[in-house]
Amino acid sequence: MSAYHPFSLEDAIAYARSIPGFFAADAALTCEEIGDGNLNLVFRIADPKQKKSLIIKQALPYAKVVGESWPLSLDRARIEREALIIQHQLCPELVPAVYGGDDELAVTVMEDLSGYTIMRQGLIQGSTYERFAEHIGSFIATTLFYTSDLGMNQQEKKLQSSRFINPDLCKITEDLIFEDPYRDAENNNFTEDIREEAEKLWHDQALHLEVALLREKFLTHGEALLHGDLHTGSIFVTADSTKIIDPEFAYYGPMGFDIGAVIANLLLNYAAQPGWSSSNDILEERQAWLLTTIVGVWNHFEQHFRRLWDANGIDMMSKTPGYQDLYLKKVLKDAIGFAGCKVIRRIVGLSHVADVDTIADERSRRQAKITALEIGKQLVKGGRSASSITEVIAWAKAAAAKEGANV
Ligand code: SR1
Ligand code: MG
Repeated sequence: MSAYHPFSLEDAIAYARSIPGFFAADAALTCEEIGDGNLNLVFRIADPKQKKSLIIKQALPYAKVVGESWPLSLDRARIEREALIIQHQLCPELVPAVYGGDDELAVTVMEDLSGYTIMRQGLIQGSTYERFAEHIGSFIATTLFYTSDLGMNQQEKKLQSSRFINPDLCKITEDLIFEDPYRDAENNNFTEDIREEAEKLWHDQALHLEVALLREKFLTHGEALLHGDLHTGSIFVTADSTKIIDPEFAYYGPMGFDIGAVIANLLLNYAAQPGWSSSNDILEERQAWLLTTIVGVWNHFEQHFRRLWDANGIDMMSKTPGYQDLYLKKVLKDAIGFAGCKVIRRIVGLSHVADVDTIADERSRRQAKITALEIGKQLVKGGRSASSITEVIAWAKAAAAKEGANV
């Protein structure tokens, strides 16, 4: 019989005590369940006297956000732990350390990031993070390069990709991002005040064609080990440090998907800012920072990726003049298209973002949704012909100006 059972607070404490060398045997430990995500239990166990703490994350056998009617494989806990270990090895400053774990219990024990803020909350409160673009660009470039055929032994990569077959979590993405928003799906979730806009998505054949092409890439292009769910709720920040968590959607997929996720979440916050900013000056300042950061994310990624390629590329044919430029152009187009899909799903699909949904004023909330949809559609439709990240900035500004004028 399987040892699996969802942990109580006492179970979490007992498990924490079994981690060698962390807590003293006689430590008086406290425990709280702090999980606010869609899928898992998260416990913080602390020894207040010694000021030591750790996190235990446990997968539930179903999607918490929906309930037991949506079963999910517990193997995602192993996948998350193995992805975290690889990402920590590649980017020790940017990923929490893993202290232990158990496949059968579906638990991972890791470094506690108390003192950090969830980036989504920070952005909603109007904070800016000057080193974020550099950090996330370096994380994405390093983790993607060194898990791809460009930067790792190509036979080992094939074996490694077999450890990241993640059908249940990929299916969530395939459905919630690449299908449901484009039909009258049971899981869709949108307010009546945007029904007309949501229904337009169901009938826009030009949009469907681009989404079908992006969906095909997600289904078939095993370029690198992705984080797979790199939204601002998976990123912890301080003024000068960034930590990336939660890679349970990790699998071998197209590189642009991770970059697109970061861009999408910055754009969602951009679209929401009229609902959060208390004056025009503040609005302009915050939106300018968000757009500059989007450009910075791409530029840091690109520069870092090119440096790694030139210095540590293992594939002789990849040194062919012109190939690197074409490769990065493809990644940029993919990133823009995926970003668009990710914006759209957060407005009409199952799982939303607080940036938009918690805006107090109803009119501003609606405006944020319409702006986001406008940006999302433009990115999806324009991604394939885009040649620079600055096109994204122009589209975002145009969508914001259009909706601003309509208010
Ligand atoms: C049913 S899970 C909904 C969403 O939560 C996760 O964070 C992923 O973004 C997923 O699509
Ligand atoms: Mg998550």
